[in-house]
Amino acid sequence: MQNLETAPMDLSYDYALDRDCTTLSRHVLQQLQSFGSEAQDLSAIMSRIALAAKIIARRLSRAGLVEGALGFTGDINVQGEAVKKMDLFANEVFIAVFKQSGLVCQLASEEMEKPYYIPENCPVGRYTLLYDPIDGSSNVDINLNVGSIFSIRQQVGNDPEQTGLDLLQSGHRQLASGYVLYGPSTVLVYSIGTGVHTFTLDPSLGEFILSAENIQIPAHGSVYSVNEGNFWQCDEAIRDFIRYVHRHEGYTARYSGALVGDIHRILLQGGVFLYPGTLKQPEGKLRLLYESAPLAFLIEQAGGSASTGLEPLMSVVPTHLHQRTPLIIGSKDDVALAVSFIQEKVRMDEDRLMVNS
Ligand code: AHM
Ligand code: MG
Repeated sequence: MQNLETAPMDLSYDYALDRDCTTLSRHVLQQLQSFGSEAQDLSAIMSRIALAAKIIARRLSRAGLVEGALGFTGDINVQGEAVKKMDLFANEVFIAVFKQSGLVCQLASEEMEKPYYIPENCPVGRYTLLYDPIDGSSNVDINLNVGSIFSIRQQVGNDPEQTGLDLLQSGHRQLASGYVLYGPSTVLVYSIGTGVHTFTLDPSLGEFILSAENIQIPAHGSVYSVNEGNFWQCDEAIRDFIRYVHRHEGYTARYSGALVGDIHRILLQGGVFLYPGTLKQPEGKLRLLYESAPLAFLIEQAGGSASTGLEPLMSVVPTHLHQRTPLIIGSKDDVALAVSFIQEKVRMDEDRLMVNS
């Protein structure tokens, strides 16, 4: 005979079981409320990204023990930056999981000068993956958090010349984006245009399991995240913003050297991340197509905003694959405050020009 006192236990058991079964691929189908071919494709792409993340997480978790996992390769990438062995490994992992998948026509990443084409996947209508395989590479050798960033777009045409020109479109053309944070646990955060959702890798299952749904970024937070070592080479407007937060109560600085970790903190707790243009890098450091735009898409889905300081980040149409943009991203109110310093400076410059003309 059933003991009624056990009934609530049974409910929580059902809940835990249901939660454990909410894998990424199932979640994508639920979000799109469809079992059509597009939904199936996007679900399959997300599963492949999850597989890449698991392979990368496995190598990172044992990096100090594995031959050839840490340190530099000795090469310089297309950005002029020294390539780490982990950058190269992670880049190849993404290629390997999408080869022969029938899903993605081209992959473009920070580590490759030109997109990597998979012609057999390229009839019109397939997809493109843009990604930063290891974001925050300088953290790898010291065992601090790093990430991967991804963006999924519809392939436009067949691009037989393999120019990659069809990638040069604004952030609004993204179908989905997200990141993986390799921290104390491995967390995958994604948006397919229906809010922002978090999955945590359960090592005992080897699966990403839903851990939070429909995350909303607070409208304001205390964190400001910027490399203040660049103060000397920042524009006066950015310096004014930094002076402002130094002189007002209620702000705290957090900067990890890995964008994904800093953005994850801000997504959950609010605040603003800035990588502005500098004297040495007038366009800033971060790349539009596989760093800034995917994060802007995601943060806007969570109710936040992203700007270059002069225009919404999502509106920027790049002229080349590895284009950089200044980035101000995070809570709506905090982004608006930082941007107001830049726009005030623009107004003052215009007034000065008027007076002098
Ligand atoms: P990476 O993708 O080559 O690692 O470069 C991007 C990283 C970001 O994760 C981080 O926000 C930024 O570079 C840090 O740069 P800096 O050391 O100039 O502050
Ligand atoms: Mg990067």
